[in-house]
Amino acid sequence: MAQNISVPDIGDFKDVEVIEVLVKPGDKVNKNDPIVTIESDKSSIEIPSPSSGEIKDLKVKIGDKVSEGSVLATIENSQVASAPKEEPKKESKESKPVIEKSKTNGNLTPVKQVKKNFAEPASKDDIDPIETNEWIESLNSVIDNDGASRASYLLNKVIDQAYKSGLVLPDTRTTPYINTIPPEAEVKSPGDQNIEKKIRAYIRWNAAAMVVKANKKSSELGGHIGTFASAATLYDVGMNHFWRAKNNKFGGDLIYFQGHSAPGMYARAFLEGRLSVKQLDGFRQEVNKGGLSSYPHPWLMPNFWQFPTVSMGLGPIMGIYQARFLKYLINRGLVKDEGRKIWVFLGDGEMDEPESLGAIGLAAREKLDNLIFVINCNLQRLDGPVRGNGKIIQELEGSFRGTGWNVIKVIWGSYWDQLLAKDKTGLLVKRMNECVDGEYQAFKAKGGSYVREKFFGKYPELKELISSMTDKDIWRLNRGGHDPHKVYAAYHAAMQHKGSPTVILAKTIKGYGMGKSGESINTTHQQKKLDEKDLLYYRDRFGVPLTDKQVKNIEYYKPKEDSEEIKYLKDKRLKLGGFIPERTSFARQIKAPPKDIFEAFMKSTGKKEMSTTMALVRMLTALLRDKNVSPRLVPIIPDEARTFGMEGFFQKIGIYAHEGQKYEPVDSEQLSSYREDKSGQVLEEGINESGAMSSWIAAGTSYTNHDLEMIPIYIFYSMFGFQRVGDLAWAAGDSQTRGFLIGATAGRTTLAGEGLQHQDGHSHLLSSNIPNCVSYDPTFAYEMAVILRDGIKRMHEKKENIFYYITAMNENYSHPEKPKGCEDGIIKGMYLLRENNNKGKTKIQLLGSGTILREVMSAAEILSKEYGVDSDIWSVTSFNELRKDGMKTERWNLLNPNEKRRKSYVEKCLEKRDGPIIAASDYTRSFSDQIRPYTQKAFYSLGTDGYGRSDTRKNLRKFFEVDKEHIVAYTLSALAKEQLIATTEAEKAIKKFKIDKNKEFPTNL
Ligand SMILES: Cc1ncc(C[n+]2csc(CCOP(=O)(O)OP(=O)(O)O)c2C)c(N)n1
Ligand SMILES: [Mg+2]
Repeated sequence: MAQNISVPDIGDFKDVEVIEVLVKPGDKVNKNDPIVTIESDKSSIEIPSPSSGEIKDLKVKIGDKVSEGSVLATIENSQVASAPKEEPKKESKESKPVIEKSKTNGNLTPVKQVKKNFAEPASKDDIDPIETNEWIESLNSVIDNDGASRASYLLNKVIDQAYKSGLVLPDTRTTPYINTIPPEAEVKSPGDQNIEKKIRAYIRWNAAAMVVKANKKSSELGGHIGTFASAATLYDVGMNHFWRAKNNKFGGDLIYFQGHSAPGMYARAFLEGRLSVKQLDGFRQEVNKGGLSSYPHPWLMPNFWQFPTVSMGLGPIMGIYQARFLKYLINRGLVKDEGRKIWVFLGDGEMDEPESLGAIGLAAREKLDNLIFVINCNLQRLDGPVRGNGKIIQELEGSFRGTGWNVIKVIWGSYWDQLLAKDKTGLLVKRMNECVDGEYQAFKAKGGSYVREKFFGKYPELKELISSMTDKDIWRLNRGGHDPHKVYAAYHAAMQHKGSPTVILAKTIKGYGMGKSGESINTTHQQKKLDEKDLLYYRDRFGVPLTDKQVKNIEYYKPKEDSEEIKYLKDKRLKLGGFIPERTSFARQIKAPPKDIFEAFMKSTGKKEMSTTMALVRMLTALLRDKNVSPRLVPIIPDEARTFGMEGFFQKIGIYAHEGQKYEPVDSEQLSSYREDKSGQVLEEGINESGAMSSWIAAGTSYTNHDLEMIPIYIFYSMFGFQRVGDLAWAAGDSQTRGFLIGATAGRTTLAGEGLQHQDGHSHLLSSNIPNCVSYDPTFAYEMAVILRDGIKRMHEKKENIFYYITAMNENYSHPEKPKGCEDGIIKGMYLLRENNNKGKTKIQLLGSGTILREVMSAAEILSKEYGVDSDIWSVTSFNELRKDGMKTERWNLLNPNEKRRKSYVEKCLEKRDGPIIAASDYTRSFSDQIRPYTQKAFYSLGTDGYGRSDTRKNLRKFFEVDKEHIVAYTLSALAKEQLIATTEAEKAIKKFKIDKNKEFPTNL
């Protein structure tokens, strides 16, 4: 039976225009297939079919106005006659992810049960120690008899009761300053410690030698020894036992290495036979091919490094969003769940960066148990101690525990185990708790007798505890991060942990093994030159089998290929699937959408007005109908979907939420209601541009990290783009991210009322500095469509390692039909839009970009009608691209003085055109000034230099002197200056348009 398909609840909108009719009578449609698209002045929404069936009658055509209840079509076999409304919590069958049992490293066994808890340190406040002991004994007996979970249950009950009774409970954000995993619960490493120790020694040596050698060549080169020296064990245990490489059977763990520990990774790759002596000798000498980059830079070593990490704070946030994006891909069914992990190595100093801690809440909220942070707490950064008066490990523990992370502290090495076991009163733990980092740093710089006196000496009982130990024995009391057993146990526990991310806080010594030249002293970080004495000490400290002569020559050490060390090291990596780091991509291209997907945007919109932001959103909606492109689109929005008219996406493709939607949304009756879904496609990041940018980078590098080409489109307020997250944009370029950045509501005068902090007049200049960023400032829908399609083709079909920055505006106007043959010009950066050749003797070349092109067009009309001045109007889609071409051409000409001079594209466009040039944009003059050298003509630029402010567009354009009246007046003045018209003409116009000559230049206002 035929039933009506009618407009469901579309919120406050009434009389909304039908802009697309997507079906015709006789079409078979499935439930939820779009029937028509309707558009208000803010956004467009597709109306889906409420059921499957055959379309019988169409009741509307393009241009019709509809409201809630209007009948759109009739459908045969329809089961539901009114608005479609999905149950919010339901997940579609097709979207069910491919769930595979997680693979684990073969060596892993479950963590043993914690047997005993530790006695409380004696307290002065303890008025009845016997009673205290009884409580502790009771707890121990519950643990022994009924297990840890029963004990936890009872404690929770007691705590609940204490809160009910109004007790002030102790702050439990931190635990005592001891290892989280007690010795009896440690899973032992299966490795051969003797061989591993040797391998580690060679890697340490080679890493240091590489830096020292480079600085012998030139002290300009720099480098760090102390950082890797402190972290060597942390990396080695991972490399030998945990980190699984990408291969044809497994997607690979992803490791974010601490940037300035890079020499250690090169040193290992050297032993693995992946890097040569010549390459090590080329550390930090990259201009000639074959050198090694200072830090992890995928751009410079594209087959080696995966993640640029050295700008402190970017590694942690990018790592978190990487882990989140992997879960997103799994939940959307695009990759298998193989139990892959993201490991992020960080320095304790790096944790000062707001970005480092800024996203840890998200990691816990989204239960990213595929994420492991390892923070190397060597209690030092560049200048000195991190928290000399406090304890960084405790501070970080509090922050991470507070947000719900699994925290594993690896503070003390195995040599402490016996002492701690003997510490029946808890006095040793008390002493450990009370010492601050400044003291701990000094303990490791000043030797065993100093530790005896200053650490143990404070309490006679502790002095007694170590009375049979020599100073050497005391000195040997190691830190957890240097003990491969403790590190192994921690990594093992982290791998097993489920339900939350893990952070390992490992205590180490900066410059470990460097002795007087840099062990635990404040200048360690900068130490890059070791003299002979220091080198000999370092060799002896780790037993590297090099002769004195070899040490003096700073030779690298590599045992023979058939030595047990090399065989062991290679065997370990073979078992873990290959080498790390390594950057590869086996992703398949995405075929660019056919031209007809964008056909509608090539036509004139007639009287209908819309913004380029809205046009872009319509293009994305069209792309979602392309079956190649649709599943790969990753729309990313920082809480601005409604600002950009994208709320229709909520229902259509859902918002990604790892737990689905646990509530009925407040607007559930409406068509574009807020729909969260486990397989949702939109990444709604909240007010979080750094996180959104990190998501965009994760999605845009998916082609290498997951061998899956994705098309991320991150849409943001253009002012909160490059200006806010410029360093991430730089890292995105280094990472060879492919995707679109859309600076929406752009322009200094186009986003009118929002004022100084919102109005963007310079983002294009910021983007122009990123070498592989291609940027555009289009005016018309067809320009946007040509650019978007070309971008998909270049990045995702041809796999060019570039990314796009496109500005989109919120000013509504009608869009003309695409002039014939302008595609090439749109992409190159400019094309002739219109010629006024009918009236005048004089001519002007008018260049405009973004919305200001429309002021230019109006000015051209006035010039023609009122002043008899002809003009050529050029739409400049990208001053940045024109500049790149200009620079290249100029350079070629300078390098080839004997050859026929080449012409830049700008020159080719303008050379046969008469008259000076006026270039105007909604950006600072430097934007259009970029092409001045290549025009070979008199050139005047108009722009929006100065702070923005809130007002109407008209007033703002007048203020910044980019409105049609100023363009006319300045044009006449320029023509007069070129002696093409009389100066009086210009003077008259200035007067006529009431232009105040005495007004200050806008930068001073
Ligand atoms: C954003 C940023 N600011 C400053 C630096 C310079 N810098 C490099 S390493 C370093 C100290 C790092 O200390 P920490 O994180 O504790 O690492 P460690 O070497 O001690 O392991 C500094 C300040 C940087 N790389 N990035
Ligand atoms: Mg440090």
